[in-house]
Amino acid sequence: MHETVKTTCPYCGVGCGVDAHLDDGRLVGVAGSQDHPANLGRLCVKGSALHETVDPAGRMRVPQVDGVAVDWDTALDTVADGFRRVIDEHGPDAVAMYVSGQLLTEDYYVANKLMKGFIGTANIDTNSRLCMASAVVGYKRAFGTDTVPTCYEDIECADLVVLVGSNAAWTHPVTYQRLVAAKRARPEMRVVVIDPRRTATCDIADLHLAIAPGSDAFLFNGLLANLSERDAIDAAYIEAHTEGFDQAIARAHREAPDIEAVARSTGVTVDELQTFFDWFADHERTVTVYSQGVNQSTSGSDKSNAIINCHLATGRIGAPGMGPFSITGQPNAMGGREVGGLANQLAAHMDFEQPGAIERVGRFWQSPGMATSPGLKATDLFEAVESGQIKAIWIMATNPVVSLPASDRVREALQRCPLVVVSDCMQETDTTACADVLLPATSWAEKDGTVTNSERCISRQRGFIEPPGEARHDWWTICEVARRLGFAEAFAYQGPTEIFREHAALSGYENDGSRDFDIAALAGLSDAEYDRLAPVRWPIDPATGRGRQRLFEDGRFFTPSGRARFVAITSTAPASTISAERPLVMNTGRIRDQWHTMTRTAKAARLMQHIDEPFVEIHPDDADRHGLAEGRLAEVIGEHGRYVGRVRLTRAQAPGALFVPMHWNAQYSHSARVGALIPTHVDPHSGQPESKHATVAIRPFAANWFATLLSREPIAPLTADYWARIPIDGGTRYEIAGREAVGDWTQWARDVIGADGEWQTYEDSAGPFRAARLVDGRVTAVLFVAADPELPSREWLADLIRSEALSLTQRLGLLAGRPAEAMPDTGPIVCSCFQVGETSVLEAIDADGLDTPEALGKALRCGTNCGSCIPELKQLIAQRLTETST
Ligand SMILES: Nc1nc2c(c(=O)[nH]1)N[C@H]1C(S)=C(S)[C@@H](COP(=O)(O)OP(=O)(O)OC[C@H]3O[C@@H](n4cnc5c(=O)[nH]c(N)nc54)[C@H](O)[C@@H]3O)O[C@H]1N2
Ligand SMILES: Nc1nc2c(c(=O)[nH]1)N[C@H]1C(S)=C(S)[C@@H](COP(=O)(O)OP(=O)(O)OC[C@H]3O[C@@H](n4cnc5c(=O)[nH]c(N)nc54)[C@H](O)[C@@H]3O)O[C@H]1N2
Ligand code: SF4
Ligand SMILES: [Mo]
Repeated sequence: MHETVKTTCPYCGVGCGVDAHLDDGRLVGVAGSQDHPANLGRLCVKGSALHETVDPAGRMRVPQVDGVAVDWDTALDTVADGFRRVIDEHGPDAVAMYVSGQLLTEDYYVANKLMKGFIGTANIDTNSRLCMASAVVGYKRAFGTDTVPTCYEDIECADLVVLVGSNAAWTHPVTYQRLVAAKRARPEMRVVVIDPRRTATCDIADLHLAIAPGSDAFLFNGLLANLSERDAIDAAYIEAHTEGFDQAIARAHREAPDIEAVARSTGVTVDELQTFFDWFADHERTVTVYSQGVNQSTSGSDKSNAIINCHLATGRIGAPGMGPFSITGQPNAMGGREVGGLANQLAAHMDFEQPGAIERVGRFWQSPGMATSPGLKATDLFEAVESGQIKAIWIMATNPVVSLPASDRVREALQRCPLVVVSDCMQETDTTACADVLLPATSWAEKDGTVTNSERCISRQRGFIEPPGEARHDWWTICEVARRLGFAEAFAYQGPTEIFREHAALSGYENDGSRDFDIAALAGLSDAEYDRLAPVRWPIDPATGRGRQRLFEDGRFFTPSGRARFVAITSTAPASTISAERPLVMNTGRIRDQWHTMTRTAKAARLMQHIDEPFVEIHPDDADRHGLAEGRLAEVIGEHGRYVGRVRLTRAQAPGALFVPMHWNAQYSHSARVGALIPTHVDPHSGQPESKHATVAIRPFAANWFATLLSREPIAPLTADYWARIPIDGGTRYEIAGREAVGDWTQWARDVIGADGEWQTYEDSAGPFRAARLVDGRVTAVLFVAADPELPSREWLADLIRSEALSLTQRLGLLAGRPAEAMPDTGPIVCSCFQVGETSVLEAIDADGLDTPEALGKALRCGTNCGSCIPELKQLIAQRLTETST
């Protein structure tokens, strides 16, 4: 039986509506929902692969205590008893939760209620601390509330879109594609990208300002000073609706007395600055979109306000096509902010500092004892675990051993902590490895609830497949622990609907227009109405039940005076400075096809083919200086940790700076947890770590040999000096390297792969060593070793292990060490949607003269689905054109 369920994508904050196609209850495909306001039918490559990631492989299936499978009662009793004992002996501040913007609002709401309202501690923080905390401070300082004033349509109808520290082409692909389409329709629209790297997002940029890392506040202070000098400010708006302009402008003038000063502090030429300033002055409809290049900084809050200042000074807020737009990363980063997931927030956009707020929330919850002051922020919280002040911690839907700065210390702190509880949907992660109690969680497609996207749109995620094993919903787990702690009555929910209604009611409780977040209109939803809930943007009008596209249309803000506040900004440089010992700046971030710590996206072999190993991007001049070459391995050394990855040479990197992906971890590589190299420097207002800026040294990884190993069965554990595990169709590929010569390769191969089966080994001039292991005539593993990384076509090797029986040509190939017949080598996959490799693209450019992405798309289909690879297609075309012209 065919059926379509409408749900929401669990990855990024774009929050796309997904039509899940079921066949006899099995998820067989996904498509973008035509009627969802976030995506209007589109999906990016990660969203399009959702059905490939829901198979139960790797899922956590049963609760475990000290590594032993137990029933749920035992596990929940262990958690509740452990928490109770610590609270009785050391007080409520000795326990903590660390949760996530990937929880559903209903899960998040009960976690926050349990900690702040019933256990009585605010020691609950979230990975949003690493993500949105500075944006929250920026909005609250300016507007009095954490309000995103804009919506996606504003990006489409703007005349100038400024993207600051956002690689939206890869990280918010559907929103970016909407921008691409808008610019195609109105070519006069201007796009400016502000990023130290030239990213895929620059593909449509009319101007790219490759600013010095961390210098955004200098730039926007410079812009503010420049706007005022040329009288491009809106004095009437400033007068009627804002306060603090004089101080802010005086500070900006002092920091940026002239454009040359801005050029010096940002490293951008005067001409480029002039163009940017002119465009900003000339375009009333301007949206500034900002993300982690702004937030993940020791001056992230100030960078946010430096941007917002420019919008207030020009009155560009609260109308179509304009506004400062902090675009959120996680699917429910916004929902988390709404329920008060951060340690310094209360629920429903209230906080500890507001007079009467603690009592109000306490009254509503009938709390036996509210937390009375903010709790520890993520990095402080883990330091308190390290120092023993926190003795029990419950981590849910986040992988801090990978994603926090100083992540080796985080791991050690967890190993020492007396009680570590981890709720995850996957069994093996770097964090589950540190747990005393493991609680299996349901995942996307299994759970029901709501999420809020970047434009305040609340959408339903719907459950439609059975969870594997004994996995349970996070809200249920939290309520069961609450019940065992003696709070049964306050946590007696029968399902997410009941939780949602309470959350909605709290948003309207004693609100009377004093708080921005108001969805009280939804507090009376029946179960059936909740099931049918259509996407809606908050705040919701209680009279009509309709949502709002944008806020502050009337120029009234939620500050005591009702005026928006300018913040006077003194720009500061990043905390780590380069030295002889660590002469390079390391920037970190995302790649197109992976999600965070890869627990879900790496399951789709298709998503591993774009970039399959940890890497480090470096400018060719730096590579020469440090003795590095493309495709070789490099070791990046930070103050407290090291990282090993493949060298990728690119002029998109500025000299002096490296880019390393945030994704790889101990499940996928030997030494590629980049968090270990990032010091714990945080923004003084938001506590957000400076994940975009660490100083490091780089050197070649001195490999004596390189190997590629493909196996039908996973091989564990690998003990080589370097390895990367790459899930492929039909098995796993490992790229391996060692520092020391291996004396007996036959023995090595048997030790690593397994001694049984029939072994065929070859040692001749084609390479130092190759071997195949056959069981019942089928190749189950192949190993190729060489002195350099130039190993045979991985496609050919993958074919060998996928074959039922070896053909003569395959046997001959094995003997020869290379395919016996010419074998198409696709190269790295450029278009993940249609599996089009670099080699095919280059051939089509060279042989068929196809020199536009459209022509390539017609011939090969690449770039015709989600469009995320179009920047790469353009790059390959440009590369071929310059190569043939020189
Ligand atoms: N494919 C994919 N998409 C994702 C995610 C994912 O894991 N994978 N994660 C989601 C999440 S949670 C988030 S938060 C978002 C993040 O989305 P983005 O913020 O767009 O992603 P990042 O790659 O972290 O960083 C963005 C850019 O900031 C630049 N940058 C570094 N330092 C500076 C600086 O000092 N100034 C400026 N102006 N720029 C700087 C980097 O070079 C980088 O290109 O992505 C979301 N979308
Ligand atoms: N160096 C560096 N570090 C960074 C960043 C960076 O740019 N550079 N970015 C930071 C940012 S913006 C973010 S958002 C973080 C993200 O970092 P994390 O939150 O640590 O990364 P994820 O891989 O998303 O972790 C989510 C975990 O929850 C599990 N999970 C998924 N769904 C569910 C569920 O429904 N219930 C439960 N219980 N578990 C579930 C997944 O299997 C996974 O283990 O990383 C931060 N760290
Ligand atoms: S853009 Fe974001 S929400 Fe939309 S399909 Fe892609 S990952 Fe999912
Ligand atoms: Mo994030």
